[in-house]
Amino acid sequence: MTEKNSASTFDEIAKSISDLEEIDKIKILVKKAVDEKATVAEIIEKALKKGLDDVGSRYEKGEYFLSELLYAGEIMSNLFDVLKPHMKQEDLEAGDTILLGTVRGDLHDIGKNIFAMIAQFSGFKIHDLGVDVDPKTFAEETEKTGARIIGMSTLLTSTLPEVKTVLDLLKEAGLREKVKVIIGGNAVTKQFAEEVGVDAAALDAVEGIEICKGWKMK
Ligand code: B1M
Repeated sequence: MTEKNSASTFDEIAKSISDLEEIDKIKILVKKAVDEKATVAEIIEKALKKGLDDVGSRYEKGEYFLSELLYAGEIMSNLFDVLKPHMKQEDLEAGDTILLGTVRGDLHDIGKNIFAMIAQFSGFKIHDLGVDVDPKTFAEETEKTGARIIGMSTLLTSTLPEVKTVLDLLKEAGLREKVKVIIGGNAVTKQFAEEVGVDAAALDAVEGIEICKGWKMK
């Protein structure tokens, strides 16, 4: 299959997500993209994320409501089940542990779960704290698990300050120098990352994993 075919399948998937079509129909399109030899990362970035961004824009315009956002979340978890078996496990020895969570006040977990899925397939161990994570939990679990990388996801601009709270608690506990901190999610910018003092910000999951791989600490 040609690149052109994949590109049009990506557009079809994005449109069907944006239009909130039936999950079974979208699954068939995703399987088609897999058959066209698109990688899981390409399908996520060029089709799924594009469709969800559209859902977000339609929500902003008042065309969609909360129930539609919820349905978009349901579509995504179904599509992960289709994609997981097609992820290529990298032949790596067990890597560092990444302590991962969505910050306090934020319930979005689709991007976090994509990051976790790709990280696991890249040889990292993931300790997932879930969503709406209390800042104290990040610090406590860092000590308990010995994680060398902390990953925070934040999609709401209102929850961005939670990143600083976590950093402050890590400093108080004497842990900040022992870990690398990476953030990602719709609300995150490289500028914010620099200002708040994390080690890195990733604009997509693949970039995030590449950054973590560069930190592989023995
Ligand atoms: Co909400 N929501 N939502 N939502 N939602 C957004 C984020 C929004 C941008 C929509 C919009 O208005 N355009 C807007 C935020 C505006 C803002 O703050 N600037 C918004 C809002 C307002 C809200 C509510 C407040 C709505 C309400 O209640 N009135 C509410 C908040 C609830 C809360 O969290 N307290 C709310 C609720 C929800 C649902 C729960 C219904 C649902 C989430 C379901 C779920 O996650 N299980 C939902 C959804 C689906 C969305 C949109 C449509 C899609 C989010 C998504 O999953 N994107 C979203 C619009 C948008 O994002 N354009 C929107 C796809 C995902 C793959 O992208 O998470 O960015 P993302 O992850 C990417 C990268 O950012 C990166 O990798 C991923 C893949 O490349 N990445 C990392 C993410 N985390 C990373 C961590 C890393 C590295 C990379 O290292 C650790």
